[in-house]
Amino acid sequence: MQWADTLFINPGMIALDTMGQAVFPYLAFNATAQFDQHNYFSRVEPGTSLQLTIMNLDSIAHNILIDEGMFSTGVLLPGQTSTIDFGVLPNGIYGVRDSLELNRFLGLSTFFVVWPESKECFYWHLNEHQSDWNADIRNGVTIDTEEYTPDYFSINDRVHPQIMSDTLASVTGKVNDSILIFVQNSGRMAHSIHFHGYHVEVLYSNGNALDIGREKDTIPVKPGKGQVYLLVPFQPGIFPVHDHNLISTTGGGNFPSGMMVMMNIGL
Ligand SMILES: [Cu+2]
Repeated sequence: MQWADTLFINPGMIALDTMGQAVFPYLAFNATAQFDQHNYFSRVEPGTSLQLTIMNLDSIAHNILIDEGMFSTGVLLPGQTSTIDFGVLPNGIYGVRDSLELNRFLGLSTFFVVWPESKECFYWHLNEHQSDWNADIRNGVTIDTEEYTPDYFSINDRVHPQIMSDTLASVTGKVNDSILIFVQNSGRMAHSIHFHGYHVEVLYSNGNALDIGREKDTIPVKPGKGQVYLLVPFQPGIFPVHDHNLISTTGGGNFPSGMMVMMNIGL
């Protein structure tokens, strides 16, 4: 995989399959000019000189911040393009997001990873959605952002069970493999990733350096922050991973939904 040369800001509608389907307005970073609710993310090899072009295909202006504002596109009017030269970046996880929280509520967040390749790499891009806000934001209706009660919780812009068909999220491997899992929290809430069956080692955490080196089965990820886990399975089996904050395993009030993926480990 390579980081897309160009990311397009596309407006569209997200569909989250729970019991029934939730459909509401969304904004996404895509690798083409066609809307896909799945925000594009990728990994690049260390030592790569990175250059990224962002094109605004939305009807309103956007200002995109990378690495919590270390880099910025500046104001991009509809139809405008901006190119950022990063040079060579240290290993890590880099958030890419709209400077305005209202646009982030609409989904406009992603990330890229600078990390050496492993045979098995998986990606969990966490976010929450207060579905009734999205149409209001798009229609210019004022919302009270203090009253945050999200009703959908996504990994890679999908919810359980639709997330199970996402081969970038559903972990597969064998006993004693070195499996890397890259996690970015683009939401407003902290999420505690809880593993059944295994502990993982935290290799990287840009939200809390004290996490690095810890071997745990539950790891909190702060809003806007990223982590890298190493999973070396000691036993075969099929186990779930889910947010330990159980509200995040619901969707539209139904359980199970939300942030839950499966690990399928063979001998
Ligand atoms: Cu559990």
